[in-house]
Amino acid sequence: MIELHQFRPFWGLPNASPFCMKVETYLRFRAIPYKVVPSGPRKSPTGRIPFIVEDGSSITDSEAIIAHFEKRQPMHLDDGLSESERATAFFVRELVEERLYWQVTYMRWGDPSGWAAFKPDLVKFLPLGMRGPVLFMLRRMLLRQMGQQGLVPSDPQGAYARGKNVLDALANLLGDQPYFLGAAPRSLDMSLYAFLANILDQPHSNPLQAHGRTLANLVGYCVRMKALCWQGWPD
Ligand SMILES: N[C@@H](CCC(=O)N[C@@H](CS)C(=O)NCC(=O)O)C(=O)O
Repeated sequence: MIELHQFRPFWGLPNASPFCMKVETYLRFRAIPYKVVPSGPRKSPTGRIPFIVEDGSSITDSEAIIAHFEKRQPMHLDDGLSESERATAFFVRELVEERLYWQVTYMRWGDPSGWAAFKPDLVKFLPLGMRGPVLFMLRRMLLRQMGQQGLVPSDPQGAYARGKNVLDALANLLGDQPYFLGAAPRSLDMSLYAFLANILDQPHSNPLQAHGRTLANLVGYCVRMKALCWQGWPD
């Protein structure tokens, strides 16, 4: 049985880590049996989650994990895409995973009202040893990393403007297609859905979520991907 090492579900989301949710979305889409092992970055060989363990070997990085399982499939998710579509998928994924990762982080750790909602629930979720000074230092490190990109607690509107641009571009890219590269879901969708769901479906609102929820095609896309990959969840 494949072990998927990741955070436990949080706030009604399958995973508060978009990278973990991306891999699990893929495994569910492919109906590959797996067992979740609740974990955290400190237990990962690279200090990042998710990672999988199969037959005693571990693989880290969401993209590498998906590539590992895709190799075994008779038909690949990205079969039939042109070179130009593959290039688009590459750039879009890279940008979303970089830019929206920090938006999701900012929503919870940087935005003062996001942190006020997130902290009490996070504390319940964390092991005892991580609740005091360790959490304080972790947040300080994240605030420093966000600050280097201009995402500062004193300016949520400015910080979210960078995420709103990405959501607008994604809405324009999707247009009226069911999936980002046309009629069929591709590997890109596993990533984009996980990031969009973490913004649109989290229980506490913020200006980025409010903006995303006005983009009807992105909302419809999340509903479609949820029905495709997460029917019956939690199960
Ligand atoms: N490129 C990696 C990124 C994974 C990642 O950044 N995971 C976060 C959780 S969302 C993490 O483990 N962060 C811990 C850290 O950076 O110390 C992937 O695609 O799996």
